[in-house]
Amino acid sequence: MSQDASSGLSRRAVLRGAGAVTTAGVVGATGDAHAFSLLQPAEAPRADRVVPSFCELCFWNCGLLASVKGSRILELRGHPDYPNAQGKLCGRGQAGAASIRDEDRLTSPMIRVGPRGEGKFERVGWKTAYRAVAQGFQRTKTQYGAEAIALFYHGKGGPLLRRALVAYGTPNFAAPSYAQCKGARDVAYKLTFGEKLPSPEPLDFDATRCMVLFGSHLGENAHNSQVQEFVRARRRGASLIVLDPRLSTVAAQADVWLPLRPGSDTAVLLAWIHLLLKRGDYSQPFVDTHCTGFDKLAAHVDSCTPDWASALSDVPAVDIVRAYELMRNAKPAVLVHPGRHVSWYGEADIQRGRAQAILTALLGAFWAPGGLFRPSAPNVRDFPGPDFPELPKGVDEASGRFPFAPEATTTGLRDATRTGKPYPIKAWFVHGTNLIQSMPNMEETVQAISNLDLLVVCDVLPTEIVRYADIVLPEDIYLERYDDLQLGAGKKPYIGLRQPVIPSPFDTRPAWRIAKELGEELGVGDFFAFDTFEDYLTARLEGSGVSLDELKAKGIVQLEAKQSPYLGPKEAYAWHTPSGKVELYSAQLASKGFSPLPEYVAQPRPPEGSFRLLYGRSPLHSFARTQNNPILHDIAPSNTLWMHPSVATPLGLKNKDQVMVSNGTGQETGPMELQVTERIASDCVYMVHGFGQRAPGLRRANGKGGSDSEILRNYAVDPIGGTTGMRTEFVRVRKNGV
Ligand SMILES: Nc1nc2c(c(=O)[nH]1)N[C@H]1C(S)=C(S)[C@@H](COP(=O)(O)OP(=O)(O)OC[C@H]3O[C@@H](n4cnc5c(=O)[nH]c(N)nc54)[C@H](O)[C@@H]3O)O[C@H]1N2
Ligand SMILES: Nc1nc2c(c(=O)[nH]1)N[C@H]1C(S)=C(S)[C@@H](COP(=O)(O)OP(=O)(O)OC[C@H]3O[C@@H](n4cnc5c(=O)[nH]c(N)nc54)[C@H](O)[C@@H]3O)O[C@H]1N2
Ligand code: SF4
Ligand SMILES: [Mo]
Repeated sequence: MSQDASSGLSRRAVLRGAGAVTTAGVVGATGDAHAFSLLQPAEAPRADRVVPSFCELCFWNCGLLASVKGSRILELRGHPDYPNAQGKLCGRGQAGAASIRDEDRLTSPMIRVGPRGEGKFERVGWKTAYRAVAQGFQRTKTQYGAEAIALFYHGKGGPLLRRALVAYGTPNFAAPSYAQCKGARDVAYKLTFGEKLPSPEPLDFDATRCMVLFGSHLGENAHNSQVQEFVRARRRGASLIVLDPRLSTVAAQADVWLPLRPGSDTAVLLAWIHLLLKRGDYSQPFVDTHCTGFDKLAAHVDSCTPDWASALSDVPAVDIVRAYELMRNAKPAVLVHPGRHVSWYGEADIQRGRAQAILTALLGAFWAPGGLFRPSAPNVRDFPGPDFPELPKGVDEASGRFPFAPEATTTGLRDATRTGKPYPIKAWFVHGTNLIQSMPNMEETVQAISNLDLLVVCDVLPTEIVRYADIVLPEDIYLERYDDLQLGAGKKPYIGLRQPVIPSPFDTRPAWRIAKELGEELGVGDFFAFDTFEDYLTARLEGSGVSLDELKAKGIVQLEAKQSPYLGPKEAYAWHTPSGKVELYSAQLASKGFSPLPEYVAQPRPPEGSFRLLYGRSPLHSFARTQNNPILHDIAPSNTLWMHPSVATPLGLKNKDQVMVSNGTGQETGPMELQVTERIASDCVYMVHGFGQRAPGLRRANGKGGSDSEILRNYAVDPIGGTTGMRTEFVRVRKNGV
């Protein structure tokens, strides 16, 4: 029996289009008919080796074991020794090998031939491509200074490209994982505890007795080990409180679900803080030993009763109290999830993050069993090299914005490119981020791109951002390449290795090699003084007690922690805040004119006939990066728009209707299928992010479903940390074709 006939899934994928057959032919030219297999074990060919590496389909970066025969991956499994995998991969991770044989892959460097944005390119060799990039960057540097070159990046290859561009003289680099993702949490926790939380979040599920989730839709948000640990905690009997205007998968399991008005979490948080203080239930030892600003906080929340919060959040006061009692009974083993995608409403996000951090402190749950533990990171040296040049101020700093942002913002770089202020940015290098989907307000992104003299994109697929590129550099798929070390923080620190599982069948290269070779072309080759990447890795591992050979064989080495994951009862600790204490009251915020205590900021209700646009994750897709994956597309080809029946019916809309969704300025997305459901508040609609892409080169994903990004025009910018609130758009819904 042929492989395709033996597996419904892979047969459907192959039958769908001649393209898939062509790819099989192309891959076949390298030795094997297929780059992956979905055969049942009894029929499956035997692997000739198992190669450990780690996943890149999302940034949980789970360890994996690849069973390989020749140049064909038979199976990807979770690595048993990786804390973030625990022997399993999520559905996306398991399907990762299919991206190798995606017939739409970028297969060689390309230079634009038609007008920018049209997506017409000619193939060139790597030398020609590097030379064109270097000449373009040199022109920009001569005319405007090296700071006019910006790097946007997301993923493991980014830091080496950053090394090349910083050595060349630019301070301007940013990732959407800050301003569009967890930036507000970084700022809020750093202001309160003196440190930001790492990824994976140090959540002590194994010992928790109560879990509190603000949004954080675990199960749909499929961060592998976090979901496994959550399920184990539930089985052990830990209680669960979920705040979400939507009955998410996890909300459906909660002991208390608070279907609150969007943006009213801080009101509920302040009521919980009020109850802790009024009833004397807070952890006095933690507060006495570690905190400052208690009295000011007490005065601030004096009137924040459950009834007050109930009126603002539309959830019954008894439920707010019921949730409170679950927390109080479990303290200090209460896990207040800090959230991850927290860029919801702008400045209000920092206020909410501060209130979450303060609640955690008052429960005595910071660096405590069952709360948040103290993570340990491995100590590994940087690759040696010359001193980096003195850099000018980055655009955010030069414009005096965002005083508490620990890093530059993507939106700041885009603003400078659009407006030329505080100084112009004229060239972008974009690695592993589809800025068209990942930044709010596409119009501003396209406008910024039209001001560029040069746009270089390094990607694996012809996504939307690639369409606008002047020069395209195709990267190897993550299973074909080395990347920099994974330095894992957790109860035990660890070092993980990504290594090539199979070779790339195409003229693609890994990011480290692009960084080195482009660096040489740019005259900064002495920052990359290694011959092979194994030399680079060996140099970094020196003194760590771990060898490259051991990592190649095992994939991961766990190290002993140098500190306990929990703060001892009498342990003195100098918190990395200006006062050396946990700052319930933030003098830092006050000094810049911001509220030093968390304020509730009301979000407006949508106008009549409009809905607040909410969005989230599907367990089978990552952002906008997996929609073209042959297997994942087969299982989940599109998204739907959730709408409550009480508002759908008067609009004449029925379940499964094809609808268009528009904002107030005429931008529309769709058509997409309507899902009429009581699981969403009646003044909101909801869709999964990542669909509705407009990239003809993605032959499966192109135009399927709707894109939240396409209609997300009115975003809010937080003046404290520069992150973008993106739950701020009101939309209308109409039946398609009417
Ligand atoms: N399968 C899969 N998993 C992923 C990812 C992926 O792409 N795919 N991406 C990963 C990444 S990088 C991130 S950042 C995370 C994102 O995942 P999360 O951090 O969990 O995202 P949130 O925005 O917190 O959660 C979305 C939920 O918030 C609810 N919500 C909307 N408005 C409000 C509100 O005002 N208050 C409250 N309490 N809830 C609200 C929505 O209804 C929705 O259920 O997921 C990670 N995991
Ligand atoms: N509207 C809206 N915007 C959002 C979000 C949202 O939910 N809604 N989520 C936000 C969050 S939480 C995050 S973390 C960000 C995510 O933002 P991004 O990381 O920009 O996410 P993607 O849109 O998936 O873009 C990934 C790009 O990398 C490419 N790629 C995939 N693998 C590789 C690789 O190995 N090498 C290279 N060079 N390229 C690769 C893909 O083809 C794709 O073009 O988006 C943020 N923006
Ligand atoms: S959670 Fe899933 S997609 Fe993300 S790294 Fe792990 S296996 Fe890969
Ligand atoms: Mo994210």
